Amino acid sequence: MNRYLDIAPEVAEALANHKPVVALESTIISHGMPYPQNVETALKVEEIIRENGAVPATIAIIGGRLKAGCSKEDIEYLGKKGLAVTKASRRDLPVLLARKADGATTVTTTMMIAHMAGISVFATGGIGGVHRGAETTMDISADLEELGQTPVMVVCAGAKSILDLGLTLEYLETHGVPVIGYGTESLPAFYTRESAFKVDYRLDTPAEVAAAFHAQRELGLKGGMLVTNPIPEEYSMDPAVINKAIDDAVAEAEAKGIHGKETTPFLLAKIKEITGGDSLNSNIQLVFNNARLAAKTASELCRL
Ligand code: PSU
Ligand code: MN
Repeated sequence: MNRYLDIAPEVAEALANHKPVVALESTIISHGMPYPQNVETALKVEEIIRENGAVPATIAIIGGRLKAGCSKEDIEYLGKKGLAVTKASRRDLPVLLARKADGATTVTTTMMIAHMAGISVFATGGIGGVHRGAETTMDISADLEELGQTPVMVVCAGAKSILDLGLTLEYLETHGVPVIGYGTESLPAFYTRESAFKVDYRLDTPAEVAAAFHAQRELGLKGGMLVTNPIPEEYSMDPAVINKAIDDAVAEAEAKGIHGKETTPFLLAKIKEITGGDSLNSNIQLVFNNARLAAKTASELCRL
């Protein structure tokens, strides 16, 4: 057992008994939403996972410990501390652990810690990807590398068009990551159900998704799987409104010279500012929707 890892007793018990577990990330708590909506949402997501038959494991780094399963108090702490918690990607782990510091886990580090704990399904909102203009900035999220090497299924609502969706798909193809559309052939773009791009395969039930992931694991393929689940129709946003907000946010980031790990949080905050509460509510609802699918898929996976 990894000496930096703490698996919550309920999570350890479920894993030992082959019961379904769903991992959740914590950057979405500390950096993705304002307090107190972040804490309310994180707790509600855990409740939804339970209602759908699985055990939630919110993942974070607290006091230099890798937590696979956070308590209510941990979630409250991360949500209140907000941006003061380091956004932790793969390269941040060594120093954060040595310093016994806190870290909000991105998709990358949540996949890593989930895998260390033996959890294979993870639900979130959106993933990082190849940024627009990456031909010159080389800004490509470590999330894509992780999907290429860590065998965890990531259930998300696609990727926001702050990214170059076409290049993101190319990158995933190169790294052998299957991109699944849940009930759709079009790659969902987070706030909207469709984009101009196609997923690799459309699968229509949690059992079908679980069967594909099971085959991938049985083959011993090292990477993950990306399951893209469109935002429910009633919460999807007007593409013209959201795309204008995204274009404006990208232009402002460029003008201000925002770069590195600040880029994604800056763009997300800007979009929220421009679109007001609408985008926050959509964001919350799509995470709930992904939590339901992840819990059902994790349950099917346990039957295989
Ligand atoms: N995209 C979103 N919402 C998010 C993130 C990305 O729509 O909350 C967060 C996730 O934690 C993701 C991280 O793993 O940002 C990617 O950051 P970067 O682009 O710096 O790799
Ligand atoms: Mn980046």
